[in-house]
Amino acid sequence: MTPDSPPRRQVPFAGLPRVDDAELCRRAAEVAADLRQRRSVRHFSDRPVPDAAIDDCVRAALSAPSGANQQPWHFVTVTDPAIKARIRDAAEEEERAFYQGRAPAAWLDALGPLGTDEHKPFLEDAPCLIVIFAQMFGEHDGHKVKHYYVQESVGIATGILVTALHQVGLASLTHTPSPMRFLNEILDRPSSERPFLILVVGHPADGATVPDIERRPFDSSVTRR
Ligand code: IYR
Repeated sequence: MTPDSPPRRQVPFAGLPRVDDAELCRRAAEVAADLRQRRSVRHFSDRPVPDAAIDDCVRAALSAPSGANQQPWHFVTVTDPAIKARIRDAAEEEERAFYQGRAPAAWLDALGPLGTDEHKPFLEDAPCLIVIFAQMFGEHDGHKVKHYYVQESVGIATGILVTALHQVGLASLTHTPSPMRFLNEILDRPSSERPFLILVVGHPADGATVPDIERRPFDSSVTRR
């Protein structure tokens, strides 16, 4: 069977100027050092963040590669205090159920070092929540079409967003209350979209702390063959 859509025409790729090896290694070391400073922050100041900066970081995320270039995502940026309060209420209700019984003991054990609990003040304190939805299906010429590699695609876009936010000087927290279906209702998104995660974004509060944890040694995460 032949596909319905022919290949797109090819255009010259000019997005990556040539860099010599010394400069490439210098940049790689700089990127690694910078990104190793990134931490998940749970204490946010109420200092607002310009909408334009959030939009540009999301714009960066929208450049992510995706299965068949289907771009199976939708990002909702929330700054309205009333909506943040509704999200916090709904998330804390799910989290109470999680911490008070739904979570298996082994999961609570794994979370012990992070010191997390059912209280999620950051959902209101932080100036911005970016709620990311995965579109399991899309529409093409009025027909429902299946999306491929949705989790991978949305995961990559989210990673680019986390990186972009860090690079511009903003802290973030990936937050996944479970289940998260309440987000469809609060944010008026169709049921064909699955909430993927909430990215809490802003400036760290004065005196913000993070757990004293380590990253695995390079050699335990990486093999060269
Ligand atoms: N959703 C809960 C539990 C939680 C789960 C994992 I995996 C974490 O890395 C952190 C928390 C919460 O947000 O508290």
